[in-house]
Amino acid sequence: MNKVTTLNQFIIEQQIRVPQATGGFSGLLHHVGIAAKKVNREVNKAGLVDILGRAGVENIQGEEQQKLDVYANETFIAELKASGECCAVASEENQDIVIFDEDLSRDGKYVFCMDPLDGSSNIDVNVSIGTIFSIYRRKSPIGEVANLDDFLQKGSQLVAAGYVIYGSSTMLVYTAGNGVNGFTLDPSIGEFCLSHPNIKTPASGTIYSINEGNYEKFPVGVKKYIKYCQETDKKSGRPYTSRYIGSLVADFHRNLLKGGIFVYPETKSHPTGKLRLLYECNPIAFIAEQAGGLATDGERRILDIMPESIHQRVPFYTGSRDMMKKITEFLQFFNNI
Ligand code: P6P
Repeated sequence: MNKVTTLNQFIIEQQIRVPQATGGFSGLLHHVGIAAKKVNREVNKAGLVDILGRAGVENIQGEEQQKLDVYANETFIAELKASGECCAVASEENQDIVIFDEDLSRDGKYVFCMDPLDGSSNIDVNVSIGTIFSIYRRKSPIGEVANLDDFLQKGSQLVAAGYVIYGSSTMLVYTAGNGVNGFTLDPSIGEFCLSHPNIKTPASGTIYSINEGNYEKFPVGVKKYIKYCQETDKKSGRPYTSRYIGSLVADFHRNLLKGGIFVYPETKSHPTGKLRLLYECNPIAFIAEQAGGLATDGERRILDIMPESIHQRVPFYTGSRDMMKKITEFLQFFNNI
């Protein structure tokens, strides 16, 4: 029988390789796994109980909060607090940072950024959704109350980043800077089990993911790239195919494994794009780069961007290295003429 490595076993194995590790990070990740299993339980039965549909309130983005959004947010916050390793959280669902000002958490070394349930408009049509998170080491002194500066760090300072995809199966994919590993939830034992060790994204691919309904508002370089993808390639026929789910985690995860590019560019109506730097673009970018891909805002490496606010939006281009280089050529040529 093949050896099954659970998420917790993997985390401990990784910890042993870090001489100065105290187990704090391992403890934090363990609680992330617990929260993911709790959210998965509710997502899986969303159609069966009255947890579907509107919670009747709006989040700070002005988006109608689905009840599962609220549940996921509260569940992750509760688990992060219980871990004792996290001193504050920045969440898409909260306007301000959530500070844990208790003895248990004030000594926490880490701060946590998250979109607790991304793609939630897909919940009641049974399309895959996800949790996206990133973890920084705090800058403020241990024992003191965390503050905003703990979060306004470049993505290159991240300790770890990951996502949970609640799809045909539930997976947790994360990196701590030593490659990307995927764990599939085995409901029969209630554990995330290593199913995708050392994920590397193909250098190129045939999938381009973008909401072409916004075509008219795109920069010229993006329009020209879309037309390039749609042209018949004399040698290999129609090499490209358009795939867009409208759920970042689902679109990215497919492209990560198969090769492809995901683009949510700036538009005339949204000059800084739609996706949030801290808890969507940075974590996905960290994973993309660790898997051999690239992630930019069209010009700058995502992980080099200095955040100015916790809900800051940036244009987002990420995926296979060769496809990213090609779209960048289009952007540089056509956007600057
Ligand atoms: P649009 C979901 O609301 C989300 O934040 C991402 O998961 C997804 O990639 C994007 O927005 C979809 O946006 O404008 O294409 O519906």
